[in-house]
Amino acid sequence: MTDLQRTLVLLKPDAVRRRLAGAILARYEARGLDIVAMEHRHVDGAMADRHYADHVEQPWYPPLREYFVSGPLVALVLEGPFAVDVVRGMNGVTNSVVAAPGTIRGDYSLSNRENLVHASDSPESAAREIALWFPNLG
Ligand code: FUP
Repeated sequence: MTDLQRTLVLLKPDAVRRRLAGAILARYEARGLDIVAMEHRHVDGAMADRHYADHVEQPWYPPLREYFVSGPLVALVLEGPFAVDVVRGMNGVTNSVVAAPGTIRGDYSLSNRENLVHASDSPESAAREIALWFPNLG
């Protein structure tokens, strides 16, 4: 039994557009997480639907989908102790308006949609999302 985990992180199109990808990535690295895969990628709506399979029926999904495909993003897999919860804590809560200062969303965003980052919310989600984004990762 090990507490070493992997998690799927997306630096979403607003992060790339605002040239914050490097600053955000530096935080994860400084915390002690390892980058085990990373890809710059502009995805289409079908990929958005697969990634957000749990949300496609939500009334707020169409504008989320439009934003998600609006430009390139950076997909990565981070590895470290308790990586799933550690990264969620670093990102802050979904609505950046109430995200704590010191979190990525709390420091760089004021939006409930354009909130810069995605991270898997459980080890089960991480397994699904890593297989979706990096099918060749061993
Ligand atoms: P999170 O896990 O923090 O990324 O948040 P969710 O999985 O609940 O939601 C996924 C994305 O949908 C969020 F990053 C932002 C977007 N969203 C909205 O656009 N409107 C909402 O009311 C809730 C979420």
